[in-house]
Amino acid sequence: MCTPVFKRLVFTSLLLLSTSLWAEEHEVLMLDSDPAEPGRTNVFSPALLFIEPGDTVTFVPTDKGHNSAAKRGMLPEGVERWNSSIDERFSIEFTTEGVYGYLCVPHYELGMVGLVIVGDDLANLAEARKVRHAGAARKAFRQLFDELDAQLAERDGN
Ligand SMILES: [Cu+2]
Repeated sequence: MCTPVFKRLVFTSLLLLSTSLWAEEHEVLMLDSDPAEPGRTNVFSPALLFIEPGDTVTFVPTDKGHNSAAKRGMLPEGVERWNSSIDERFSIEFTTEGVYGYLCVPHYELGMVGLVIVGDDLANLAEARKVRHAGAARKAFRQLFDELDAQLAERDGN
């Protein structure tokens, strides 16, 4: 009864099942002010997020007037940009490993930006880091890359 085709079917369904069981869902809140640092306004929380390929991230419009849009030049090769509507609860599945930079369109120049780090292959890290930014986004991305460097160093050190 265990024909090769049957075996393959069983294997494929187990594979699909395990993928959906292992894939995690994450939330990034879009906020008027940072709960950890109340003086900081217009933030994604967490602004630096580490996930695995196949995981889903939902951008939650906790406060009004924000959106999530991928930043040109800050995506792995071949990945399409996203641009959600203002106040939209927006989910996106990340299947390609790499560094993803994004921003809130109304508050980009005020520094409302974020990074999603997918998996371990960060081949586009150097390129993403080179992208130029306007206003407070420059400092905000620099801080996120510094934090990323620190986390990666810690990961490599252990
Ligand atoms: Cu915003």
